Amino acid sequence: MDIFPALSSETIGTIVSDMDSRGFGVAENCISADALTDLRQFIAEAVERTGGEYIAFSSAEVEGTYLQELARYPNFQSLCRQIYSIGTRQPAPPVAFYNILRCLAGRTGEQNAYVFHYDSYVLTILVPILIPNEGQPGDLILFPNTRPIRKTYLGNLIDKILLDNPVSQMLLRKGVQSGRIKPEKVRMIPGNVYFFWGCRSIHANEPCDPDKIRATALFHYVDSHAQSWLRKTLLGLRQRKPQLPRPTPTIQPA
Ligand SMILES: O=C(O)CCC(=O)C(=O)O
Ligand SMILES: [Fe+2]
Repeated sequence: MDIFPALSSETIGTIVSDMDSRGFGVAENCISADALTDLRQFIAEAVERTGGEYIAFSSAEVEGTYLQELARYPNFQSLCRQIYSIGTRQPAPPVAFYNILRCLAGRTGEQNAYVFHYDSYVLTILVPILIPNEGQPGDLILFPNTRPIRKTYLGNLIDKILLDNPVSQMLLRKGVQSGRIKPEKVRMIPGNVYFFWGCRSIHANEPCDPDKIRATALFHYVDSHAQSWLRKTLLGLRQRKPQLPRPTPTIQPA
């Protein structure tokens, strides 16, 4: 049995044009509820172990689950590669996803909301696993395609400094909360898969109620500055400094 369908080129074309125009594209009803059952159980147990608080898992930690199967599944890989090559007009490199499974719950879940950022990967694929159907669902919010793919890591770094500081973060959060700034809001439905240009679009998620769990799996594809000597040097310097324990897992390395 297919764990992910092969989509027609017409559907794939629509996904890409929606990503370019309204900021995100959707592959509808691609994942059966049965496929998500074990993963939901895994998440519920993990959140229980944290006492009802935020937890995130990397690719290595979701081995043996549906997410690992999906990441390796030819129909899914081929879809991501086609979206990348149609959207960027570049050949799609072999798939090596940077995966993360984020489980928002409790007060620490709220701290992981409204963290506005660009991904360092070109294509972001979001698979909703658990979305609360009462209270706040924790919508994905995005400002579509606010910048081009930066050619240099330095260009990316300047954007990052402008965005990743308390003043910009506060202005965006207050603007969105008051309704003065209107981002695209994506009310996600499990079973669907959502696509957007993560390295081009400022995005974040809204909070969900602290007594609920909102879980999303992210597949990041094509690191736009993997070869940058500047980034390698900066990461090298960062790793040499003594690291403080981080209070909450961050979204992803810049
Ligand atoms: O969980 C979400 O809705 C978005 C998370 C995200 O943007 C990321 O992990 O890079
Ligand atoms: Fe992101």
